[in-house]
Amino acid sequence: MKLYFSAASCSLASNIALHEAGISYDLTKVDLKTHTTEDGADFYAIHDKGYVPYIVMDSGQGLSEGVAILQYIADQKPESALAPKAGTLERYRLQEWLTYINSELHKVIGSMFDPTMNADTREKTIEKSGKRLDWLSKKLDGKKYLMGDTFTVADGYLFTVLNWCQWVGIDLSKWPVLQDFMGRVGARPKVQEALKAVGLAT
Ligand SMILES: N[C@@H](CCC(=O)N[C@@H](CS)C(=O)NCC(=O)O)C(=O)O
Repeated sequence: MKLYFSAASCSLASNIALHEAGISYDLTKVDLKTHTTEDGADFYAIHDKGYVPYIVMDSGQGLSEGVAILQYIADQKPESALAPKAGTLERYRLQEWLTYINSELHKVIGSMFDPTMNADTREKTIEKSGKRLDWLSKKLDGKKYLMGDTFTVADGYLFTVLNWCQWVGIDLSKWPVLQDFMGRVGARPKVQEALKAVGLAT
């Protein structure tokens, strides 16, 4: 399998899932400003949506959209318990989390990377993010991970998105529960491995 990625972007969740699942993979870095791969190819010619994460399976088929990719990775190694079995209520609970992270956190917090966002919109977006994080903090209080004691692909995705707070003006120290979660996930040996693989840790 090959993963097209950009270090701290949302593709980090796929790196984490691959390391947690113990799947060996090839990595190709994409410059998201120029949409060029590290070997100089036009990324649009490889993946017409032009964004990461994007995987190419050993069969040659491509798969995009982080939420689909994360579940695909988890299902390659069911014994890793990175996702509950398909068809169970627990699997829908995982999808509920993945969808929430994707549409309510990733897209909201990620929008603040846009340097052209005006001050008024930025303020409103910080306020909206704060409400989401208040809710999330209550849900995570007393829990090790989103689904309870078991780490799933949703935790790697949440870790990836909350990691952006430091760069977009959201002070995560307002939510000690979320800070503890970041520490807990960041300390996992496989997460450290993934961070090293993309150059975010030494
Ligand atoms: N719907 C996609 C969105 C992925 C996405 O937002 N990727 C960003 C990085 S976090 C990206 O590659 N942006 C560059 C671009 O859109 O050209 C998903 O959930 O996987």
